[in-house]
Amino acid sequence: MRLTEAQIADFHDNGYLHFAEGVLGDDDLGPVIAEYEALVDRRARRLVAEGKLTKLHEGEPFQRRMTLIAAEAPEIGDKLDIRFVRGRAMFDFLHCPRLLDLAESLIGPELQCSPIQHIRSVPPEASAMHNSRAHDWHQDAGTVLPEADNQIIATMWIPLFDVPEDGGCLELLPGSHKHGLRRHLVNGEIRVDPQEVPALTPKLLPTRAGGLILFHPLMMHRSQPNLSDRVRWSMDLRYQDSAKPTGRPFLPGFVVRSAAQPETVLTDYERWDVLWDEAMAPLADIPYDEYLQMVYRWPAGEHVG
Ligand SMILES: O=C(O)CCC(=O)C(=O)O
Repeated sequence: MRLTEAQIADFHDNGYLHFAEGVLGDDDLGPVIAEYEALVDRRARRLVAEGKLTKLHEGEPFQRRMTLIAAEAPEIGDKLDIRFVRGRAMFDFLHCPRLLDLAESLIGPELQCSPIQHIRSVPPEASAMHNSRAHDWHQDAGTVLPEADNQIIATMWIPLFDVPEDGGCLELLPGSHKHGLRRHLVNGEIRVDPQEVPALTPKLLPTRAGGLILFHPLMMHRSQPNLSDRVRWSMDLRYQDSAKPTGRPFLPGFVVRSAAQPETVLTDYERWDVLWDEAMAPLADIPYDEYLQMVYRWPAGEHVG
């Protein structure tokens, strides 16, 4: 699915495109969901064997099963992000032609997948499970080094299941990409200084499985609390020109499409796994706050916390 000229103009004008449904099919999302279902099942069995969980909750829908397990064993939700799990189905999904066609429409035919790639399992608000949702406004460009400025890095926010308004919905500040990069503060997360948020009208974007939100690196965004009784699963992936820096030089980006040099596309799953192993080894002992400082670009005197 290529973008039309009108959609491209909309993207530049409003800073985002919302496809409420119908971009991805079960054939795209199904293998990723199955991979995570199998992982959660393996973990649940291990927790039962270790005496930390009394019931497997088999037969419950996946999103609900996670919340039931987490009530007893919140660690079920730890380290589920792409960089830790590195599943083969996920690696394949990062090459999904439907995503790459959208990215190519905005960026051109030389595409890399940024290493800033997440899968988030956002629990219901009351859950003790780790909550990885972005609570406060931020711009993706504010979370990378300046080397990555002045290019379109297309963020794609992709729910694995339907996300209604009260289910941990993504919220954007349309037009905020025209206000430049605003000063961010770092305090557990890198977030826009509340005084720097432009007075624009926020927009909630409920999205069904198969839909996605495509947005500009200067778009201010955050997500709303998950008031449902299910885990909100979503991915946020980023695609950009292969020749340009990712803003996280110590993490492995990789080529996913190339018209000029198709042989550079990384199709070797084991190699991807090794690249992450190599990148993560020196980071393993760095506390998260220190890790954030490594990509925080404002002077130390402007930090809070
Ligand atoms: O999914 C969320 O809660 C926030 C996602 C986000 O901040 C992003 O996609 O950059």
